[in-house]
Order: sequence, then structure tokens, then C-alpha cells
Amino acid sequence: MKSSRSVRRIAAVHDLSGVGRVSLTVVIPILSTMGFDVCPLPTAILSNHTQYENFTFLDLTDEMPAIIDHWEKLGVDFEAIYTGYLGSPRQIRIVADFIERFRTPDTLVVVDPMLGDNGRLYNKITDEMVSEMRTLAARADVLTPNLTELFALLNEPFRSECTGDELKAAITELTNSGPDTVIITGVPVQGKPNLTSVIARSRTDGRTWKVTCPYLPAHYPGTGDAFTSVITGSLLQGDSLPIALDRAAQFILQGIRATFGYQTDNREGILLERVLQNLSLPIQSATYELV
Ligand code: PXL
Repeated sequence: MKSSRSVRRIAAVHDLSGVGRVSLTVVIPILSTMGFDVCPLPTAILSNHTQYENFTFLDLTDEMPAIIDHWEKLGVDFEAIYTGYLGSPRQIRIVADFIERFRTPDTLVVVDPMLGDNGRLYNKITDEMVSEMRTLAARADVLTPNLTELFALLNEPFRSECTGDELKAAITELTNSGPDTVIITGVPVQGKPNLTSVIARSRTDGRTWKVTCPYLPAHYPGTGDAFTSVITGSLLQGDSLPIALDRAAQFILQGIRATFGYQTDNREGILLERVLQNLSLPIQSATYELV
């Protein structure tokens, strides 16, 4: 399955949550619209995501090695491997092994190290999982932590208020630990509550970038998955890191704006279907800066 492929293939290692627009139900439409063949390696099947009070949960950890072995027998190759929420230390180890078996020097490995938010680790995240995630993160080409995950991966106490220099030191330390590119999402802009930013650094490039955009006071699950999906597609299309940041930040803002005006249940996520086609358009303006 190596040669003469007309559509480029991405392995997407995420859960499948039936209701609520997160993980695979966000990753697949975004990367398909951007022109990629997305092959899911599902980690679990849920009735709906976990920000609803109740949900069903079928763990697929035992099935994953069988799927991976079968893909190896088929001789499938992937231009990118993109991982999201992982539910146990063993699942993280299976994914790390999958990456080692399938990656070539040209594979883009994108790891969204989903561990927590707002200064707190998620319910099921244990110390062992943080430690396994450090190992997986070190193997990524692109790592997309939020501030909570950044400090957890560095094994440092969470700080919500960091100066620009402190953040630059933290992102440099994380890029030095293995991943070439680290993108920190959801960084508040000091003294400007109606703005938010992303900060990114590539070790090989040595520069640090910042993209700032309006912050709307509403929480929609799945926006992190949408952000990292657009980053993945954009980098694979050959965009530079700062253009990929702008493209992803603008897409999320379009999605939130398309949703915010309606009285939808926030748990259903952004109205992705209303903005997906924007991904086919060339980027109109860029706002990135060097920091
Ligand atoms: O990316 C968000 C996400 C993914 N997967 C599951 C979730 C959530 C957010 O709540 O519950 C299962």
C-alpha cells in the first residue's frame, strides 16, 4: 500500500464519542475536508463525551494491538500519526509501540497530551499516566499541551500567571526534552481578559511564535481536538508553523462565532458543519508575531 497513493493517509488514535462533537467525530471531518484519508484506531466507544453527567464506555485497549498487527500485515503506511485522549498507562504504551513500528523518517507524529485543564488533572489521570505520557510526548514531532499539561509534563507546579520570559523558558525546556515543536494552547494575555493566545516553538528552527485572538466567554468541548486537527492538516499541506497556528486559531474562532449566537447546549460543541468548508479556502490574513 506504499506507492501510487492519490490521497495521503493519517492514523488517528482517539475515542469515538457518539454525541457531543469531540475526538474522532471532529478529527475525521476536519482532516477529510483538508484532503486526507483518516484511518481511526479507536481507543474507546462512548455514548457521548465525559462532560455529560452520564455516559456508556467500551474500552478498546484489548482490540488495539490486534488492529495494529493487522495493519502491519496489510503493509499500510501513514504520513502522520495523531493521538488524543488515552485512557490508561497500558493504552499509552500500546500507542508508543505503534508509533515506533510505523514511523519512518518522513512521518509526522502529533501528540495531544490530554491530561488536564484549568490547573487540574482529569479524573482518571494517575501519576503513572503522566509519566507514560512524558515518554510518548518525547517521541512526538508536534506536541500540543495546554498550560496545565505543559507544567504536568515538566513536573512543575501549575502557574496560571506566567510572564512571557517564564513561558519561553518552559517551552524551550519541553522542546529540549524530545518533541521538535511544542504548541501551548489557551495562554491568557496578561491584562487583556478578552484575548487568548497560543505560543509555539520549534527546536530546529529556534524561534518562538505567538498568535493572539479574541476570547469569547463560552466553553465548548472538542475545540482542542479541532485545533490540533487543523494544525496537523496544515503542516502536512506544507504550511509553516506560524501559518498553521493562524489557520487553526482562526478556524476555532469561526467555529465559536458560528455557534455563540445560538442558544445551543454548549456540551454539543461548536457547529462544525457550518464552518468546515472554510478549511478549503486559502488563509486571508495572518496575525502571528515573534516573541
Ligand atoms: O477532546 C475532548 C474529549 C475527548 N474525548 C472524550 C471526552 C472529551 C471531552 O470531554 O470526554 C471521551
